[in-house]
Amino acid sequence: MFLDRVKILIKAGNGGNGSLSFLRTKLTMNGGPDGGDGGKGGDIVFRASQNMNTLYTFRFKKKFHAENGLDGKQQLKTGASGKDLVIDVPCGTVIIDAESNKVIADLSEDGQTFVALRGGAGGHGNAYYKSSVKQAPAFSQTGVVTKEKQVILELKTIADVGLVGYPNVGKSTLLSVISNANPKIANYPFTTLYPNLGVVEVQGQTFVVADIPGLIEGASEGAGLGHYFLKHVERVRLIVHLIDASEADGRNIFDDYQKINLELEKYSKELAKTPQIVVFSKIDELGEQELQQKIDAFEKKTGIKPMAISAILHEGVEQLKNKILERLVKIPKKPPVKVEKFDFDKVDNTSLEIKRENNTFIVEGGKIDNFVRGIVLDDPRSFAYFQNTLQEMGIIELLKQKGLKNGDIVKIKDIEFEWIE
Ligand SMILES: Nc1nc2c(ncn2[C@@H]2O[C@H](COP(=O)(O)OP(=O)(O)OP(=O)(O)O)[C@@H](O)[C@H]2O)c(=O)[nH]1
Ligand SMILES: [Mg+2]
Repeated sequence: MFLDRVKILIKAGNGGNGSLSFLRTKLTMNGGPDGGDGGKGGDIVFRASQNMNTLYTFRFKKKFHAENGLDGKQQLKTGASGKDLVIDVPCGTVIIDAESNKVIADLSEDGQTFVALRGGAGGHGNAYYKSSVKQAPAFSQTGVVTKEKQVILELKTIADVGLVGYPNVGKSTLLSVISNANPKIANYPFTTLYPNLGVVEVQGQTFVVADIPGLIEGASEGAGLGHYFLKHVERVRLIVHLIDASEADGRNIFDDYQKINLELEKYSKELAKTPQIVVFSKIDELGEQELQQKIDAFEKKTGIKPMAISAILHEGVEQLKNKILERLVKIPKKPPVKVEKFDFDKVDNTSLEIKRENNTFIVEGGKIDNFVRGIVLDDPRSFAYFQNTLQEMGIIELLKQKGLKNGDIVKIKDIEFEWIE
């Protein structure tokens, strides 16, 4: 089964919690704070791999969570960072944010990576909060908890040349002869069920050829395997259109040629405009004279002189490779997929909003999220630190500007307290 579009869930690792600990040895009964910081969570990284050519591996596994950072420990030990999770995808995979439908990455080159989500930061241990005025901070910070996101992976085969034609005309055989690819070949239609790629070397240059499943009349309405796979040749620069010159099974060279072109056009005007090299295949099945007659007749009717090959006898194949290269150098590369520049994994640590409902003031926003992570309300020192920081951040001032007075309630995330001057 070929899979070229799949939705998956990804989540970077949470940050580890900071540790709350005090040094205690035989000699020091009440030593200083020695709680270490939590470790950072692992990132989610996508990596393009030329060893994969479908998204099949994502059929059953759809959840990808990177490792969490570990909690800090006593004796100032920082928790271990979570391991990054590297997700391999085939070259040509486009990553789309499922929420906004924006393309966030286009992984085309082998080995290319993209960090989709960053792991949560670890929380500070209580040792971090030690200062000249606060010798024994009795609180530590929790790690950042990351959110799960949905992304769509879509595979768009990247090839310079697409092999197009009716089923059984010898497309896969040709690919196996001219490239390093090893596609399945058999004497029945629809042997090829998903695109195969091969790298062709000629005159010290290389190009990539894609062999796609055979097309038939009505493919654009879903006949045969449908025109579904044409999206894999949408980005090719040159089409090699194969026609079975032996006209076996009642086929006809003119008819085949026209019908395939019509299907290309129905799929997209752009694809119909892509330059073509027309090739007669299986010429070993014909006598020399018969072949020449067919070539002449074809040229007379269409104005195109087809090339002629026998893939199994390797006849005409070198000429075809040279011709492809000669044409390719003159055709500019198609522009890559447009990747939208927007921060998919944006961490908000600046926004701040104060809402008032009668005598209750609600403080919200990324600016306070970070700092509230460490507060233990029933610990007086922790609470004092909390109030000081609110003062330092200018939040108390803002609250007062909004009318905060003695006895009012302030709500900050899960924390709720009465304001007393
Ligand atoms: N006589 C002859 N037979 C060939 C030649 N090339 C391919 N064939 C045979 O034609 C049959 C179909 O070949 P494939 O390469 O699988 O054809 P395809 O176009 O990829 O077919 P689909 O994947 O079904 O669309 C096989 O039995 C091949 O051995 C050729 O040059 N001469
Ligand atoms: Mg095939």
